[in-house]
Amino acid sequence: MVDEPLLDKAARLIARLGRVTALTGAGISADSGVPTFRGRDGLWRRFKPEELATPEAFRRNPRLVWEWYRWRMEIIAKARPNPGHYALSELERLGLLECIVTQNVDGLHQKAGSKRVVELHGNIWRARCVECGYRLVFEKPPDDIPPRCPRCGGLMRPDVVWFGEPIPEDAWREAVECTLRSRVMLVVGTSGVVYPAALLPRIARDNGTLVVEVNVEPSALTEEVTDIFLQGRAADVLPRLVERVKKYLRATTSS
Ligand code: BV8
Ligand code: ZN
Repeated sequence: MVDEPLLDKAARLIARLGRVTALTGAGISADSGVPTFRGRDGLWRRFKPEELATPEAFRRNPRLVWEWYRWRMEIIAKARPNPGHYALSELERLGLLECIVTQNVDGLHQKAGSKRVVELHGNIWRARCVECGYRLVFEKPPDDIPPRCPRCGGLMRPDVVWFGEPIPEDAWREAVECTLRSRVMLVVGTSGVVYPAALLPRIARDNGTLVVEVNVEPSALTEEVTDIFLQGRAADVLPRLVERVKKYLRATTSS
């Protein structure tokens, strides 16, 4: 279970410093039933994301890649935000969290009421035509796959960032801006192995930003980047952290 004094120290600093930017990964959605990529319940263990989430895999076998995405869409369609997502949207309402930069494509931060969300890797509900660029948003998982473009009949692909593909310009710029503005970076549920997302906590640290990490186990960031490591499930730790922050906020405003 998470270390109380450490949780208290993190809460005091967040209440005092404010200007929080959160970087989230698959771990924050694990408690919503969305499997992580590399954890124990990793996605489709027989496939590695690096094998399926690539333009080559899509060119070679668009149907297989769509089967994987449709399977994930079905899981995500049933998923609800968990207390970890809600804690971050409350921190935003308190005026302490300015931005969530997420590697997740499940849209659960927005569903939990977070307003400022930068989706580094796109969104699983969006698709775009490989021929004419036509974009659409799926309300539910597509029946026939691979889906065809309603405008030109071309092949549609998930509008997500695959391995070997660049992060969309505007998303990356906004993510770096938030990182450079932040006084605290709250890193939640990421293994810290995927780049360039994993650069953001390093940029934060080099910029004098306090790095607080929440994870069930140490990540590739914990040793060399993290200042305060809160070990535990995001759905348990984040609500307790925000409750503690509110206590410190009341203390400062009443004094
Ligand atoms: C690019 C979107 C270049 C689609 C994803 C060698 C060295 C360094 C880099 C590279 C390299 N070889 C290749 C690269 C580059 C590559 C990369 O980083 N590879 C890694 C694997 C080494 N990166 C790229 O290709 C990027 N693009 O570099 O382009 C370029 C530049 C210009 C012009 C042309 C090209 C693109 C990367 C984006 C790939 N897309 N997904 C989809 O989702 O289907 S990445 C995929 O991994 C997911 O998006 C996921 O978000 C992301 C990162 O994973 P995590 O979110 O961290 O999740 P993970 O499962 O790994 O970890 C979960 C964590 O949660 C664990 O730590 C666990 O302990 C914790 N946890 C579990 N339960 C809980 C919990 N924590 C708290 N509470 C819990 N309950
Ligand atoms: Zn088209």
